Amino acid sequence: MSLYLKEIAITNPESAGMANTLATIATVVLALACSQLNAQGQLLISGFIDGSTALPVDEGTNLGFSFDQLEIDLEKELSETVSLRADIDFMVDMVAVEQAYVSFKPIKFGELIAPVITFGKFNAPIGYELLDAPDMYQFSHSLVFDNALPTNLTGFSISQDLGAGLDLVAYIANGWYLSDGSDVNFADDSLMIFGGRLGYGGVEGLGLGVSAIQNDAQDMIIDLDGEVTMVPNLILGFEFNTGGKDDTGDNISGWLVMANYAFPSFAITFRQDAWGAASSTTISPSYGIADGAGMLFEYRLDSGTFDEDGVYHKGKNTSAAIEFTFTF
Ligand SMILES: [Ca+2]
Ligand SMILES: [Ca+2]
Repeated sequence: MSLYLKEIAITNPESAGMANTLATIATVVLALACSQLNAQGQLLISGFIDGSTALPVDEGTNLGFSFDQLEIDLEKELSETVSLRADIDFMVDMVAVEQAYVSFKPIKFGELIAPVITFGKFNAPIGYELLDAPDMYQFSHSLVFDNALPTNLTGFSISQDLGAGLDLVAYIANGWYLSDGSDVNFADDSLMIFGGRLGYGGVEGLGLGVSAIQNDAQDMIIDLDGEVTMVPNLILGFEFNTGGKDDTGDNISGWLVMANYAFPSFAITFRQDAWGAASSTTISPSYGIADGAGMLFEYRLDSGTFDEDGVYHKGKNTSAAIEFTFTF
């Protein structure tokens, strides 16, 4: 709990006042919540272990074994309206708080469904792909996920079921974090961001979402995501993202399409994606070893890359990996 409070406090001077206010509120809320931790409800523990082997398919890659992550997720309902969740990531040389938040679900008033208010650090509600290995169809993330999307946000969010298959989540947060823990160079000296996602699930087998994030420098990223599951055993996914900037300040867009087909004893996933001039093609067969245990193989061809400064570099490279994931 204390780790994400520290992160909120470390921010730029312009948003320091807001951050301190948020941290103070969080301290009070969490102190109240944690004081009852053993008094009500049940503490639920779940998580996963994820390890992989890199295969030497390219001149630049070697055979290598890797323990990628042990994640422990803690959940507790303190009352009918207050719940806590924390996702703790244990890696070889570091421990990170992926999520730590408290949610408030106001009591219903007749037919009125009140919004859910969340405060803390939480997975960003944007895009098609999810962060953790058990929620992925491949070993690697797409270029859109790695380059264009926040992974986690620290701030407030409010979510509301609008009826007719529509749901809305809106948030204010102080910057964002990539999956490697670094923050995004979204706009110079401007870390406070606003965003939201309008989702639609009113037709069986179809899910759509449109997301936007804007900061006070008036940069806006728009992201469309969708999934079609109308054909038995076939999952189709897509995403389009625009509004990012390259190293020269020009607009940069990205997209992905993905298909996963489940055969009786295994599944196979194909993904094609692009971010500006860079692209990747991924083929990934997977196999369920047992309930909660799976292995997959991934072969990936990348064409072009963007470095940390947003500079494009030509060149192709291939990679391959075998991954084992166990959930509990
Ligand atoms: Ca997680
Ligand atoms: Ca994680």
